[in-house]
Amino acid sequence: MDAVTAVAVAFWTMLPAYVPNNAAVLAGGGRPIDGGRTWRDGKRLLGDGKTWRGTLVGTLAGAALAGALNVARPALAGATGVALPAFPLAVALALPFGAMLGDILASFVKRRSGRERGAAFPLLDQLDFVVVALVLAALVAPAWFRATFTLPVVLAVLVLTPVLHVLTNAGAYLLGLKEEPW
Ligand code: CTP
Ligand code: MG
Ligand code: K
Repeated sequence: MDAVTAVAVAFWTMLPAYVPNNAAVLAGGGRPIDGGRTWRDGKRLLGDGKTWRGTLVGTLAGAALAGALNVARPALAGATGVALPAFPLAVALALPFGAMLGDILASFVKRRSGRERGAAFPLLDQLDFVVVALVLAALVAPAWFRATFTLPVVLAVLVLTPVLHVLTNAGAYLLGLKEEPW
């Protein structure tokens, strides 16, 4: 597989994991998941940046996108000649939910390391959601995972994701949608 194909497959396959965090930024608000509770260090468990509404809307947005990609796939694969994978239902849910879960776990780590809500944590911010999305997808659909995530595609995901994350967050910040540019 050449590099361009690997990047195209990586982008396509990870789209249902990329969209949830951005949807959560738009939909977030309301009751925080931790209900305001603190950990034994006296700091918030997760903080006000992780809400039920953001998590639910983010997960549903990613799952809906996976469904839309399934519909668009035959035409797109035919036109480009790239073997784009379809998303089985379990994967269509695991990728966005895993992305939200990764982001939530990262907030737990950030609070334990003394970082306030919104503080940057380079590399954790850019890769948390992708790692947990991939792990969940591998758990719910091992055969699909092995067929889709060949080594070139995994490498493309690891290079492409931080670049896209930095660009989309900077864009959301410039549009006034996000408090910080990361
Ligand atoms: N958001 C949400 N629920 C989530 C994830 C995000 O409601 N599960 C919303 C919140 O409004 C959040 C915004 O999206 O403030 C930006 O997300 P993110 O940068 O992940 O959160 P931070 O506010 O930076 O908080 P943290 O430091 O805990 O990452
Ligand atoms: Mg943030
Ligand atoms: K985050």
